[in-house]
Amino acid sequence: MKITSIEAIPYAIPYSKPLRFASGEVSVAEHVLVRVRTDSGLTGTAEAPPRPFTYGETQASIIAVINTIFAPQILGLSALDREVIHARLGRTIANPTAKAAIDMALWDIIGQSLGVSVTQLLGGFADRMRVSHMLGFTAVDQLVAEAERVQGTYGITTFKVKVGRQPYRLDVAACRALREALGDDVELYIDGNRGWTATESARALREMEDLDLTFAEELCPADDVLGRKWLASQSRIPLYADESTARPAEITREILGGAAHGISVKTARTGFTYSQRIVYQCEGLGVEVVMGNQIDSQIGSLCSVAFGAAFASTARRAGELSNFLDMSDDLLTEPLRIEQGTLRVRENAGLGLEIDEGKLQHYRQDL
Ligand code: MUC
Ligand code: MG
Repeated sequence: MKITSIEAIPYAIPYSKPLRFASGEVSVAEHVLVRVRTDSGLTGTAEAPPRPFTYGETQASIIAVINTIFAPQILGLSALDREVIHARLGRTIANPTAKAAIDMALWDIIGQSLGVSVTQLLGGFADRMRVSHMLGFTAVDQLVAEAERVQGTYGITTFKVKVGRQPYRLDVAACRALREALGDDVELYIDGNRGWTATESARALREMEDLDLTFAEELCPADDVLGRKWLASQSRIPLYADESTARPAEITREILGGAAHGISVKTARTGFTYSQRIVYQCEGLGVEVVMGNQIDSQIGSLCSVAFGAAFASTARRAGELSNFLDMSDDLLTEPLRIEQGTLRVRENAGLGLEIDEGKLQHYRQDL
């Protein structure tokens, strides 16, 4: 299973509705499809979503780092040489989604070669996950209408609400309206994408104490080291770290530093290899996790559910798996379907990702 080529294909598919949040906005999915080919005839597929406001990567930088640095370093190695491959990728700092896409494509190849799904290979805990839906910034009446539509159409009962605006009371009012409209049985949590200071976060959390929020993610920047620790020491709502913990060492820093209580795991940035290490690290520390979303397409969402369903700790809570619903189209031959609030893994060998070549021809940007 020697790696013979790595393709990095840019494509662009517009969102039918942009997602807005404190650190940015996404209106077109300008992603990079990654295909790793081997001399055994097996091809692994995954993708990298550029998020410059989170990791500094762009579509052009992902393609450049794969073509000029990563591919030359790993061509000729076996898809099974994972530690060697990661040691070589690790010589280059950052570039998390480019590395993660290569990693997930390798697991796809290994699963195919063994005739088992990646979920079975990783742990095989469940065949589906409950889905959590992400609600971006919009007027309160539209926010409530979207949550009700998503609940009615897909049976989703867990919502992550984007917060982090100025003044923070805008977000408090939005969360209050959602709780009043959706009732007590719906699960709500918030994500600030570093939009508030620690003191704004503390005031906002105090004003939302009666809303039964499950947790609050990345409210203020991790570089506000003492502020974040101060916030975590007094918050009655557990604080989760997302973009501040893209590497195992950052998890150690945030958790042992007393600045976070839980971790968002995203396969788009840590692939399967490092996401697995992170899940074990969190289990060892007694720290809860949630499967997060990098505003993934159906390809990324399938990777995420394949991983999240594999472990008891990741499958326990609803995973963020529905951002693709806001895309105007996608690249899979067989679209993902969320039914009764859940998304199933594909039982095919590997990831079960079959790309519609006609759609890829249509949306790819390099021809
Ligand atoms: C999230 O959980 O933060 C928004 C920015 C990003 O990097 O990911 C999304 C969702
Ligand atoms: Mg987040």
